[in-house]
Amino acid sequence: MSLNAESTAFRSALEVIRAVEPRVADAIGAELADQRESLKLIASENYASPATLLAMGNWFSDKYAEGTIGRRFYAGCQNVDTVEALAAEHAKELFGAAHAYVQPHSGIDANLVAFWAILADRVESPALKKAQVRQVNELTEADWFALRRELGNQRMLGMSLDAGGHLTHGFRPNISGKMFDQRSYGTDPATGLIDYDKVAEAAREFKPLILVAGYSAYPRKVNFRIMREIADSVGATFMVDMAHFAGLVAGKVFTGDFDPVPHAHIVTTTTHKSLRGPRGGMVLCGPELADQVDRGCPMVLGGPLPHVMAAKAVALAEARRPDFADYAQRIVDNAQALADGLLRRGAKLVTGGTDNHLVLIDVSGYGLTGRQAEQALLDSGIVTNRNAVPQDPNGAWYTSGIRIGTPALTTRGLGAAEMDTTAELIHTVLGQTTPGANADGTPSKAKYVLDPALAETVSKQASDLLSGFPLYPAVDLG
Ligand code: DSN
Repeated sequence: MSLNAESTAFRSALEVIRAVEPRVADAIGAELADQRESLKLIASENYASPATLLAMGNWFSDKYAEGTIGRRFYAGCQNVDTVEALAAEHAKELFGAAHAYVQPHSGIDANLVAFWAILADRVESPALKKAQVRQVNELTEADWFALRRELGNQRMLGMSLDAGGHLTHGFRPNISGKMFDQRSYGTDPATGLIDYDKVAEAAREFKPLILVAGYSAYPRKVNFRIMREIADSVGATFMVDMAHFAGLVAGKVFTGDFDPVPHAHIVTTTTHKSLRGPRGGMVLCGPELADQVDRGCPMVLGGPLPHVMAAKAVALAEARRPDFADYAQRIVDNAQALADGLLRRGAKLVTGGTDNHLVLIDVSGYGLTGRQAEQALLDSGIVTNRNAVPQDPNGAWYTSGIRIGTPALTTRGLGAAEMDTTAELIHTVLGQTTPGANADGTPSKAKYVLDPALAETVSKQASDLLSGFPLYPAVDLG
């Protein structure tokens, strides 16, 4: 029997790798087997297409390409130019953006590029102009110290981590919280929702240079039109980090006030979450910020990853196909079915539900910490991650929440009925897990008690559920 192209490609690649370091080939094969077997509910993960994965495994990896198309610091970049231009073109078309910068290696990198572009655009400083490459020799020592003082005193207002914001939106342990004089907005304690009046009040008091919207654990839509009005009212640059929901924007599930691209001055994203591309980042902006954004490498980033830009071009071309819109809608339908299934069984959800791709379970309702719940679910073949809930008494390490998301399972083809079964499995495990104790008898935030027989039964049920929805059905590693 002749093998299909995907099986031939991956089998051949593993054979070549195995001849050099068989343990790496084995680990790659084992990773596919593990992913096939587990119920992946990590809201920020997905399964990229074979074409996207294969675009990364080649000699583009060997090429240096610092700079941008037409302004490289290295010769011989003509083929990198081709894939970078294709990725940027697809991104601009897909999101309706004037400019796309596709070099960032991750979401954090994309945010750093955006921060720098905003600072360079907004900080009124003759020294800053001189500090650009061509005039750098004109900088005096006094200019230099003045510049560093000006850059160091800028303000950022972003969503707090425990309300669902991202650590790069000004969380103090992160570089963003150290670079900027920062303040956070949270959510309404009663509803768990963003209170736009409170955001406006904080903006009026704090007068940030940058207002950041976007989240990694907020299960609702954000009205970017209102956020832009708030930014404009205080003269702030409005930045949106759409890393989590870029696929929902691409698939036109989030439109109008909920599409960040027409409302923000600058938008950052990752490409591997709901967008289903390779692991990487991207920045979208208008012409005003384009020049500064394009300085991302080598200003902030190490050399671009041409093999990943090639894969971004492939994945973005896939996201422009009509079936991607159907996929994006099914992500949200599935998240709502999962939330409904959990609520019906008595789970406590932050904001009482979802209107995006993720659900945040407050596991204090089961008497557990997030850490205990995450491990008990993992023992049962269900992969999730613990996450803080608003005003979390257990902090960011142990947490009181479990974040679950549907982009990956939706890629496998699971639908509403399977989401209900998934809710049942999650509820069964959490309902049967109890907190454990330390050796000295004090309550532990990490230890837990779960009958191994129950964990095994649930693992088997999860694996049975997945057996009807094979992962990478065209890939047979033999
Ligand atoms: N680590 C990503 C997530 O899981 O949401 C965000 O950086």
